[in-house]
Amino acid sequence: MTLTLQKTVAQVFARTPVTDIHTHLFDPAMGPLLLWGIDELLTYHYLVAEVLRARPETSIKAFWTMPKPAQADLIWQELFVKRSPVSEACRGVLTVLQALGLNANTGSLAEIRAFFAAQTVRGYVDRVFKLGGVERVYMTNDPLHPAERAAWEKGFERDQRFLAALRLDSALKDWPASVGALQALGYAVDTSLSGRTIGEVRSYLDDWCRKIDARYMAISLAPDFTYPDATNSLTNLMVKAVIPVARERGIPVALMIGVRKAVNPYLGDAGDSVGPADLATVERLARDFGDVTFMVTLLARENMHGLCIAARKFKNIVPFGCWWFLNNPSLIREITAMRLELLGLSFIPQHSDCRILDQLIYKWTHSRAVIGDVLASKYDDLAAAGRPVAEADIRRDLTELFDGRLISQRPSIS
Ligand code: RAT
Ligand code: ZN
Repeated sequence: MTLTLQKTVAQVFARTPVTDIHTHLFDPAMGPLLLWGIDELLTYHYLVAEVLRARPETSIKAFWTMPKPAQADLIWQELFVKRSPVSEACRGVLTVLQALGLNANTGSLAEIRAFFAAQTVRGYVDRVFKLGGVERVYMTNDPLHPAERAAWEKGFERDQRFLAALRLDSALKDWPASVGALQALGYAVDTSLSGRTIGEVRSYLDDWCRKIDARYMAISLAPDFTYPDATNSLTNLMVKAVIPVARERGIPVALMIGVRKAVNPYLGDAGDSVGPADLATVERLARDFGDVTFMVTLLARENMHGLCIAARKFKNIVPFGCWWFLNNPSLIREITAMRLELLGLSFIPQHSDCRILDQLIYKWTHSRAVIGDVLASKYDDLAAAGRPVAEADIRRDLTELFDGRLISQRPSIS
């Protein structure tokens, strides 16, 4: 790859604002729901899984009873001081500290903690967005989460950089587990999926999409999620409630398929695993609901090729991101190259999945480097084929890939 091309792409990319289409961050006005700072960074569930591997003699139960700063100290000692922090999640913490001008070569977190204690949340949000090159982020919003609902019900002045996405897991998965919670919100649902219940679920979705101005609805699904399946409650709810509401509101449904929940229940958020999804299900949904956009991300590496092919068949499938266990440089490289080769620019290369504000810095710095390289090598191939790209072409392409425009696209049915 020519070095100048690689450099030009990196420079243009650094100036191209990113829309991060899936995070677990919250509008700063929602108070403690927005996590940030060194203790949160170090106790990220990706690192919890790693510390328990480094110290297998530690009981998971004992770990969870430790106060958060003590957990963070343990993780720092085990993963950063006693050994080289080579994993992607560890490296991420270093990238953040470096970008903030903090010294990571220390046995104690005292100075780093002092830095964070001196920040105000508003000022820090601005700084992190700038360092991460991020313009706006999508939240993951769940009205059945009591603290989150309380914030929405009280009302607050929205920060325009934080867009809403209605998350469906707690309301729809494991039906009828959520019946009591929906009834408590005033929706006359019952355990059977009668016509009235479906209507009430639709009202829940519609009301909350309106209230939070949701730009899409999202659900994470097990590998065995199947459509059609008239006997399955979740499939019925998707087809009879979610998809009709998405169609009426003109917003996409994000399907995040391939998670096997709580294979190790003691690990909390770190206890989920992966399995291959059924791509024929995705294709059948796209075929039968051609006027609804399905944003699709899959957790299994072995699904990545099939997803590109499905998207070639159905223009209402928008592959997005390198999700969770795929959000590692070696895999992002492979997946991005494959997508560019099969789909051109018609996909959303990455989302950060940040749970902690500061992570925007590292997740985007790391992803930009890899995706920029892959794109530069494609431009090299074009130049070799007689179509050199100019800086303006690069800027246009990167904007198309990263401004989130595919979320507001309306597919025509035929
Ligand atoms: O990547 C993660 O942090 C996971 O725990 C999940 O949050 C996943 O991204 C999801 O949205 O379900
Ligand atoms: Zn997520």
